[in-house]
Amino acid sequence: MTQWWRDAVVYQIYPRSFADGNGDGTGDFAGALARLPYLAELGVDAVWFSPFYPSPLADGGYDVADYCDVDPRFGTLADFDAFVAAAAELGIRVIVDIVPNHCSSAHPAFQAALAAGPGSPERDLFIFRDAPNNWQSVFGGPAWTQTPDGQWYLHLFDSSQPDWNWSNPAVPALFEKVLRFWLDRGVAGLRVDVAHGLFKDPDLPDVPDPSPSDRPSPWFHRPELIEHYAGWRAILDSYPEDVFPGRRTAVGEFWGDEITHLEPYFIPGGMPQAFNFFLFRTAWNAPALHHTITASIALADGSDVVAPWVISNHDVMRPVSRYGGSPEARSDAEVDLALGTRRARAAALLLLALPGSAYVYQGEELALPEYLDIQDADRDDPVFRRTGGARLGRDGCRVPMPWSGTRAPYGFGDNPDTWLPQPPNWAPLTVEAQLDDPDSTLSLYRKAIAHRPKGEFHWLEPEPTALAFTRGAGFACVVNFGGDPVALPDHEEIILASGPVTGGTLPQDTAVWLRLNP
Ligand code: TEU
Repeated sequence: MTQWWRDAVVYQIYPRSFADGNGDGTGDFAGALARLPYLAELGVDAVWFSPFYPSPLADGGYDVADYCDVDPRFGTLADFDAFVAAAAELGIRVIVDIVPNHCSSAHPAFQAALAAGPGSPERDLFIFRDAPNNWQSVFGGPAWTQTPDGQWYLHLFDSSQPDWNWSNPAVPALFEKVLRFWLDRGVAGLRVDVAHGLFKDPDLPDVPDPSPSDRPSPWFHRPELIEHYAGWRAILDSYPEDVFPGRRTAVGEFWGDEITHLEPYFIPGGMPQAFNFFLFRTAWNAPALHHTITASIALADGSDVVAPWVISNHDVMRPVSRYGGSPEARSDAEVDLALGTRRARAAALLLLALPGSAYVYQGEELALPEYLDIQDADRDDPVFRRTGGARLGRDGCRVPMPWSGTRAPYGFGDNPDTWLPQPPNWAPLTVEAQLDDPDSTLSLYRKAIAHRPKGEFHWLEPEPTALAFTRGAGFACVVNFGGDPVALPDHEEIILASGPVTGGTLPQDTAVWLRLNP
């Protein structure tokens, strides 16, 4: 079987917020199962579930207390299996999220480490020291917390997320079991959280600039990762490929400040996929995006590692608000929704025309904006708390999905008291409201996924304010960023347009897919 993931469209489900089947205000597998036909009609090849494991949910489930079970709030292992089986019937593969950099402080291994005391083998599964260094948490504040006996433990994220000690062989051994547990249950792949983390410089040196960044450091992008992921690849490749779901894959969440920081991962036999986050880090303008796309394609060239495109996920501001406001916007009033929606629709056609795989985050296909006006008291993200509100955090992109109806909970479930509140003005954005409207963003995504181009990528003559490229012989995508309309190349037909196109020219913030003259 082929490497199905090379050009797959993968839909990210944030389980708390996708669909609530049992009426407790939080999403679950029963809800997701009931929405499988929606995913099949959208045309996605696979779904990736953000964590659903037993967890105190101090970081939305990225604080895992048991890697091999399902939190009762989301269902049971049997519910998970039922989802995988029903998805397989529809040809949809399932990817689970593996969180290897840290666990929850509620994990039995960390509880045992606290109880066993300094110098114990239990403590050596984590990173305990008698004194902290100057490292800072990615979520703000110090990366160390003191225990009652005086020792400190390292946590690159929240204090409820102690980092594993990857130089203790018991840790890789534990995770090998976790990988096999899920692969044996028929999952097609793994999304690997903070894939550039895990190993730390054993000297834990102070650094000149401890502010959070994604550049190579004593805690990120360590050389040990290369051999480590070759080992995980071997595990993936040991599974049979001639039965569904076919070859098994993994996609690493590798953040870098520069594209070059990711180069070491693009080697033969490495982790099969490394997310490319540079598309959504790039401003909405033609030269910047031209540069990002060119550099991204070059990164993967000649390696057997691919870099899926992403414009949205559960960690970043939704595209509508980013493009219609700014990544720093702090209230909904700062966002021009019409502008943001126009651009997000154009970005969707760009995303789905680029060569390779694309990940779509739940609600992106509905053009949901970020919900910035959540009351402070309702916020849940530890980033908000740890920075004293200086960073709003990521709750605004994690609001429960609007499925139908005219007010909260918009068909999310029976319970209007959803774990995060939904905004009052989402009635026009529900699935129900968009499904039969040929001009809706949902219809745009459905048509684009059904008609994704294949073939080699080539840039067309650069226009200063537009991006234009071909895929194979007969297809072109053109996106206009500038104020002046851009002339379209000779074409037989407009396959899809993100907005109105008349008279052979493309208006600002609009994208088209063209069938070119033979
Ligand atoms: O995100 C990783 C993460 O938060 C950082 O890598 C950060 O996004 C980056 O440094 C920005 O420049 C993952 C999950 O996706 C996130 O939801 C979790 O909170 C986090 O790990 C901790 O598990």
